[in-house]
Amino acid sequence: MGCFQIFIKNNVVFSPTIRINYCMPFLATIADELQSSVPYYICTHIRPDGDAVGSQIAFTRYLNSLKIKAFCVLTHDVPRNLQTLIKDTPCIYLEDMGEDNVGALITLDCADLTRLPASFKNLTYFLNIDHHPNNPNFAKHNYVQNSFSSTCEILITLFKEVCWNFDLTAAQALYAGLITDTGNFSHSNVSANTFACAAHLLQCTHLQPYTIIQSLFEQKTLAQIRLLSLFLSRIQLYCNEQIACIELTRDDYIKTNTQHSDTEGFIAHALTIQNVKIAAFIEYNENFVKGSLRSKSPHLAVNQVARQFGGFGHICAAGFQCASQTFSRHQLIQSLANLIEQP
Ligand SMILES: [Mn+2]
Repeated sequence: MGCFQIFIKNNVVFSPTIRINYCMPFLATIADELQSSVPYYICTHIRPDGDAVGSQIAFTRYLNSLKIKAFCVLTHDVPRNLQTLIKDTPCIYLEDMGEDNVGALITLDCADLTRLPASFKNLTYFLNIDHHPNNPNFAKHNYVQNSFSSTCEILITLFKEVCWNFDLTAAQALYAGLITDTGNFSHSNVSANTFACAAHLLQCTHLQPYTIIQSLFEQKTLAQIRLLSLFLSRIQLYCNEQIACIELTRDDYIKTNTQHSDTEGFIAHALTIQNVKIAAFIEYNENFVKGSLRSKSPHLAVNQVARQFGGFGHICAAGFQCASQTFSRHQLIQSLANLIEQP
């Protein structure tokens, strides 16, 4: 596979078709510091999604291919459909990690340290690769570019620069990250580079995109479909039918024998309603409230509203978690309405 690179000085330029890396490929700059004597633990954010797990798998395999010992650090809440991507990738469960034997830490797709599991929040990180806006570059080496649709898109771009020959498992994981963070290439974060990255995966391996779609999106349980039906029945419209709001309680999950991770992708249904510009999905737990916010347009920055409730996220996809006493649905709808009514 050919590889196109230009080496000049300083930083990175991103064009719709070609990303020119002046200086040295980023992964080449960190390669000198990788040590074969220490294990590298590849972490991601809590409640991991396709981009999180996909990038963990690919990067672990990349390091392994360099003869560097590396493990994906998993939590027990990795959704069932994403677990199928792992295959023979070396993994370790958070609970099985010794406190004193930490090794070197890498985070992928993690907006900041607060998004890591509790025992990882106060540690130092060797590398941080992410596409969230406002990532504070908390590691020794940071590659944070919010022009990319996904961390997997960043990784594919970086792997291209160093001509890494990834295998089918890595390609499938990376493809899963691309399609989950872009809503199957339908969100406003999709660029020419996103498609170029997808094409690269197909050119380099025998990846069959339909098999990833099937294993990610066509594995629902009947209980999940019942939960979806409940979710759809709860849609309420506000602000001249421009805001869709859905509320589920812990009882709803108990009644349908489901859990939070079973709602993955539900909120997208609310955005398909004519005239709806923003969707808010609120889940009430015993002591806290979780919110997911989505907007149809990059002009409606729902991460601003998420921040008011202690959350974070992308312009069109953000979330928050706050104590039940501090949450006001009225205030949330009002803040979202203000976004729409802004000149
Ligand atoms: Mn992501």
